[in-house]
Amino acid sequence: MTLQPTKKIWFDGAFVPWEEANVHVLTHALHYGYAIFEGIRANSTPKGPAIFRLREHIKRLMNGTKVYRMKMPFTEDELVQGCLELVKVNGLNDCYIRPIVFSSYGEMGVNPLKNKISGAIAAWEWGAYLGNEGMEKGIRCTISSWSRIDPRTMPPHAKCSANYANSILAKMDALSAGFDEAILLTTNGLVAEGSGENIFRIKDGVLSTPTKSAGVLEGITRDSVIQIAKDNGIPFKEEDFIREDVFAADELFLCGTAANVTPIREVDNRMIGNGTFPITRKIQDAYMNAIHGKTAKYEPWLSYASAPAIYNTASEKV
Ligand code: PPE
Repeated sequence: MTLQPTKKIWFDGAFVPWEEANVHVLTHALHYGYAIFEGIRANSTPKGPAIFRLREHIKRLMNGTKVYRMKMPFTEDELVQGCLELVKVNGLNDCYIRPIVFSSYGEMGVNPLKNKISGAIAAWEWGAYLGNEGMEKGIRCTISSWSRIDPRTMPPHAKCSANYANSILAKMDALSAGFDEAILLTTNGLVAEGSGENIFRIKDGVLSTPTKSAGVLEGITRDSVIQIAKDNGIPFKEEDFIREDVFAADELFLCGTAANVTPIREVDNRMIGNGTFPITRKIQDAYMNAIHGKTAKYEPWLSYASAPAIYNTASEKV
């Protein structure tokens, strides 16, 4: 799906036309991957577009900048405000929002600390990440021969651009082998996650997902799914598991901001369970209702882009 330009991009605190939000080829981050980004969605609701768990996304970005000693010229509130205004300025409804902070042009060399940190937030319409058919019928995955980055190599909980070299390798190989998505194991053989999604497993009525120690990104959708499972009386535990547990699962699904909740119908040419996914479907429906403002309980997860930004400071845990 080719990127469809929208009107404006927030760039270092100002709104500039889409086509003018450019950087130099010697931008430090382009060479060394010193950038922290976020992926957020705004969704249509009966009260207008609402950004899902905005504050938590920006907090995760801020945590990442701390891990990477990034000298942030923006506050958490400025970025929250920037996202809300961006959706409004562009007149968007359902859209994907991409904040990124990165080492800009200045000096070359590995040390990024001498260069200014720039920030941008763009938004565009982005449909189902793993396809509408994938959301409906489930996708086909493969276990990647690439391991998920080890916590001793790179901090896996920081959403650093450099981490995505790992995801890119796994994704390309999965696609070229005819699959829709890759599932990565840790270097110790534990199941970690998809190239851009967390993974959940259902066995004998119990929902589980790998622990944070498996080096997964601490997904905000993951957290929302756990909350939804609890609210719907679905037994849940955080639990590490291995490759054969994937094959033996009754149901499997991936989840993330871009992917929402996408069932997995096959892994390495083995059908998962009996090919149906009733519990996944229940969670998927509840999640879609939550993000579209149809469930009063999850209202605190929504920040309305059409309201004055001052009213959107809370995106508390439900
Ligand atoms: N793991 C990885 C590696 C990951 O990139 C994501 C998000 C998740 C888990 C789920 O996190 P969360 O969105 O907070 O539930 N992946 C983003 C990037 C996708 C892209 O291709 O770009 C996303 O879904 O926005």
